[in-house]
Amino acid sequence: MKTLNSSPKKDGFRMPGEFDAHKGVYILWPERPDNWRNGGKPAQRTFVKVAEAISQFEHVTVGVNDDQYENAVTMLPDNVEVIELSNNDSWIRDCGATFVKNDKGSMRAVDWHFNSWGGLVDGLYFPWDKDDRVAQKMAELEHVDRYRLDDFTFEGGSIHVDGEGTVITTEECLLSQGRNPQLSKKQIEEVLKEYLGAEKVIWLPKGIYLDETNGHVDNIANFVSPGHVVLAWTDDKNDPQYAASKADLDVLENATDAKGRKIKVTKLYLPKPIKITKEESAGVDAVDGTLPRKEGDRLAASYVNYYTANGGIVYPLFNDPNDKKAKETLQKCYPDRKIVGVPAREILLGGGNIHCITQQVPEA
Ligand code: KQY
Repeated sequence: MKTLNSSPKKDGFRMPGEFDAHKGVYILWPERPDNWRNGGKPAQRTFVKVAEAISQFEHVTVGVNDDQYENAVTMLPDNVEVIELSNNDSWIRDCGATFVKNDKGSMRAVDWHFNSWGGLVDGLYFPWDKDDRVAQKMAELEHVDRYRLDDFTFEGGSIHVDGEGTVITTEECLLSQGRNPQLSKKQIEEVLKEYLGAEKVIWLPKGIYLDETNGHVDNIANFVSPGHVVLAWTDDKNDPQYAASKADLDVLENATDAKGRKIKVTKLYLPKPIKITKEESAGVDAVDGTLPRKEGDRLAASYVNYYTANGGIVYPLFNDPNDKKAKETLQKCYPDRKIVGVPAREILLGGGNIHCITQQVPEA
């Protein structure tokens, strides 16, 4: 694997939309007891369900720290590939490689600097050195060259692309003090265009209320296809989420994409607010430097945090009446894909959801 000094845009590479064909998907195995309750066991069972659900659509590779290798092999089904891949925690959407491809069918990886969602300013755990090496290892595993950005801190969950030149992101996240405070909004936009192979960035003001990632876009909005976005929504004007979703809707409804198209917005209704129980909180180890999980804290639950697979959508269930409504909305958005729900409270308790624990490798 070579490390390239150029950029994807200069070399004719771009990140395809997640709705384009995949070669497969990577997941990392959860275990750290200061993020996952009860030693990670309930989360591991949920990750198995997610891997099983996605494996009906495409190849799944699960990366595991050595101490959990045998347990993961035992728990995961045979059609899921298990490899040793050291990590600090299991959020491969954020620490993993972003794959870009060109029109000739070649693929490369972008390896962003990762600092645990805010480093020493408001990061979620320390250290993050193993996470920051995951993208390089994925490039090795996929036998592709990589671009490495030592000076640009970024997570894959903070953007979505339409594959036709448009990026969506949030100001709340990418302008946060813990990532690239030395860069202006315009400079950040230039880096995104250069390394995602894009022409236009649409900045949504906010993410999901109290999202510990500083409002990643992958929890609030996603491209169904070029020119069509789903947006997490509530009609409850007393919920602080309303103002955030409305601000994003206003931007989307007034925006045009890189091809000059108006954007169609589909509202994906949120579940009712979900809070951490006493028992859940008690199951998480308290560690200085790791975000605590306190009883009564509201979680950033959203159906938008789904994974788009080859021929399928794998979305989170929250045991809420809107689980069914979300399925109906997603089926209308994706008439040719099978919509599969996975009970996902255990992933939510760790601070993210199904999209955050996956990273697709495009079909080159
Ligand atoms: O939302 C994501 N993309 C990741 C969430 C990370 C939470 C870490 N505790």
